[in-house]
Amino acid sequence: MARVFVYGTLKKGQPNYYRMFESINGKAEFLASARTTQKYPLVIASKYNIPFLLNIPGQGHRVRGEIYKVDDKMLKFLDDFETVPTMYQRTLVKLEVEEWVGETEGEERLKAGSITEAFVYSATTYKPDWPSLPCYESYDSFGDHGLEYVYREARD
Ligand code: PCA
Repeated sequence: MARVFVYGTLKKGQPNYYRMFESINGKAEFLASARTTQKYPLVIASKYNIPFLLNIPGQGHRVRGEIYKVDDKMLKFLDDFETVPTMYQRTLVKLEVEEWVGETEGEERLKAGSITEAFVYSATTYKPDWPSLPCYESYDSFGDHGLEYVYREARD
């Protein structure tokens, strides 16, 4: 089991959320919403409008997302899906827990306000202009920016 912090298309209501709940990919369970303890740029880049967290601490916003508990199969699926290590790298990030799920007990329990760690997918490399793109606190594919995510299956 591992914990993954998702901030982009894997969040609830976003285009790739369903992939975490296709049982063929493994198991995922929502633990809490959270935000990074440090600021990072979260940008929407490339012609497919893909969200990327850039590993430049101190710049941008404290990014909001969701922590999931995933099994090894799902972790492997997500690594493949995010094309680790080509497009994204999977590293640990420090998080402040915002809300937690009441049913979760014992060690799993994440209290609001507590600091925890989880894996995050951040850009492995990025173009020189990406750090100066608009950055977001909370990603929404369908937001005012008009940069709707292009599904992998629809790319040319
Ligand atoms: N999927 C991962 C990284 C960016 C993306 O769209 C996520 O939601 O955290």
